[in-house]
Amino acid sequence: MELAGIVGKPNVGKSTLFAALSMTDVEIANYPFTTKKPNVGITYVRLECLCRKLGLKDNPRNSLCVDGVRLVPIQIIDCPGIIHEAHKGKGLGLQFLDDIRQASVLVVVADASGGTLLDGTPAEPGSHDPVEDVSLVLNEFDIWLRDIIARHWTRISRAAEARQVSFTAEMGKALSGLGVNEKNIHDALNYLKLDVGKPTTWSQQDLLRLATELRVRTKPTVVAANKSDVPGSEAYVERLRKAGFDVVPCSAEAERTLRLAAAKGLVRYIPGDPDFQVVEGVSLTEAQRRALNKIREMVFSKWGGTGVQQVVNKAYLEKLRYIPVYPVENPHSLTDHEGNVLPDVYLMPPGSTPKDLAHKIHTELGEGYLYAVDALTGLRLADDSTLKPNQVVSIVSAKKRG
Ligand SMILES: Nc1nc2c(ncn2[C@@H]2O[C@H](COP(=O)(O)OP(=O)(O)OP(=O)(O)O)[C@@H](O)[C@H]2O)c(=O)[nH]1
Ligand SMILES: [Mg+2]
Repeated sequence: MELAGIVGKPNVGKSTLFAALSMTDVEIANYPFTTKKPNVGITYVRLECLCRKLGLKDNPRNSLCVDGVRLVPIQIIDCPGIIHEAHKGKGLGLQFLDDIRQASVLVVVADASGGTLLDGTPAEPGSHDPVEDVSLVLNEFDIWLRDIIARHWTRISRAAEARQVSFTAEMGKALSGLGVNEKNIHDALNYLKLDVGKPTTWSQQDLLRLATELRVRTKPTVVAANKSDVPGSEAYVERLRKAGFDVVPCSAEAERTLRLAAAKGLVRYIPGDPDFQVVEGVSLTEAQRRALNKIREMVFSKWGGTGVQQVVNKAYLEKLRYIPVYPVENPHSLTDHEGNVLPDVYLMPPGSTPKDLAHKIHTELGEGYLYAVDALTGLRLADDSTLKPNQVVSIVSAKKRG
């Protein structure tokens, strides 16, 4: 399953964001290093479901459909906080990053209220510029990655110079567990103009630049500008944007409150909605009413929503540019073999072909791939055609699924 890694300096609300996204209980507190070990959970990418557009009642299997909103599961991991020199073992170090090696995106959480100092100590809002924190966290990540590269580099560069192996191919193999491939390495080295014929001459600084380029190519990053419910956060959101980051202002706390209220049947709210309504007939306590009013005033009126779902959607649909496609077995009824209508949605990387989809669904389906049909037009798809957003695809294979 797709994985997003949640990272950031201590005390910025990573675990609150994780808890809101996954609807699980984890430790949250106003001091640094509350989280000691990564938390693993599931959340969803929000899509407008095709069922509405086609006027069908669907039977989702690998995803959920709530009032025409299709929710496609992804995995998230909430990491302990990262401070300056974490790569030297400061704070809780960086070893936990091993758990997000396979992440396809990074969510860097920042405190947009400016209410946490560099080391995570709580302070008055407006005390600290979060731009610095995001750069620090990414730099620590890059050093962690450089150290992994460096471990392989000695052996591979010697062998490459002795013309026994290709540097990019061998390094691609060594880093495949990080989601880095040979092409990524080739592109990064080209961009950096590093002499691939003489890798033993590269400096530690060159390796760090290589690590940064590989991170940029393989771990696109969204900055979750959290605590944006706090007055004054607009200025820091703007500063984060000006620094060149892809920023989503959010309030993890507001989202968590709303999701819990929705689960209790107090409000109508689907994550990512631009508004919420109190369910008619329910009686709220005074404290609940005040909390909801505050969320409306400080979050929805100001930002048009909590921003939490937008963090995930931006990561998968804008940064990774994944394309939702609906595979079906029967192109006429748009069902699987059990008659479930539009049962599955897959998020495919841009440029994916029908055969890539077949492989993603099941190895055997991919191996026996014969051809595919666009179920809505009835037209056969060329083998090299690229999948389109919301395409309903029926795959014909010599081998049956499962
Ligand atoms: N105002 C406001 N406070 C928040 C928000 N999200 C989290 N907080 C508060 O920020 C503090 C830290 O929250 P955590 O979720 O524990 O932060 P963390 O980044 O996981 O912290 P570590 O695990 O220690 O690195 C807590 O007091 C939260 O209640 C938010 O959206 N708005
Ligand atoms: Mg935490």
